[in-house]
Amino acid sequence: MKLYYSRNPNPRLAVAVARFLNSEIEFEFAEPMAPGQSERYISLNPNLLLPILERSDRTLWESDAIACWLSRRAGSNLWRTDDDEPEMIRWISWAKENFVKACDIVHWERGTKLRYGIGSCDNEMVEAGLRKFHKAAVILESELRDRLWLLGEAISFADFRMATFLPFNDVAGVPLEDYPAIQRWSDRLNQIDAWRDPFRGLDAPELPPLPLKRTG
Ligand SMILES: N[C@@H](CCC(=O)N[C@@H](CS)C(=O)NCC(=O)O)C(=O)O
Repeated sequence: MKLYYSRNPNPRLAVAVARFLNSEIEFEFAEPMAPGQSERYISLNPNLLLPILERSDRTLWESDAIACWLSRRAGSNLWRTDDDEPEMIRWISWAKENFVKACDIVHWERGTKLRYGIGSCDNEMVEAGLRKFHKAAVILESELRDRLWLLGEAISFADFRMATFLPFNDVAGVPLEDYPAIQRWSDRLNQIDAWRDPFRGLDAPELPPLPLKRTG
């Protein structure tokens, strides 16, 4: 079984899950969108996106599905299968429409577009992303104020999913510091080796650098 990944947010999430679970899988750095690469990957994922989990019988794409599979295989409750499962799915679903989406919008403008030469940063989109971020962060803040993790005392995949873009916040710069409970939760995640440094020991070329900001 092989996990194809890059350093971008969703593949990073999948690698972090695999490392957290000590999954016995191979890891392979991939660039499905690089010139000449699509033929190799189109049959694995028609979206030409990462992560991809190649299995002997069939291939899985979408980080959440891969996390579910790896957790089941590891016999872990990272992906809940008990009465907490609906609540976990609620957070995953909400995250992708709200908190993660907001971080994604800002990171896309301030990071990905510039790294890959897709275009310049659209400040109106940044402002819209930041408004969405604050709206979601108020809700998340009140949820995390009195507990360690989204589902209580033990981490679940919902925590990883919610935090997808936080390792990229040096570039995105969403104001986490306005939300102390979210900040504490993020710091707690960063104490987990697999989350803080998922690519340790793997072949994982750095993302293209951001262009230097002109001063003056
Ligand atoms: N919904 C998908 C999104 C996958 C996605 O957007 N992947 C991006 C990175 S965040 C990608 O493959 N970019 C090209 C690359 O990293 O080479 C998931 O959750 O896995």
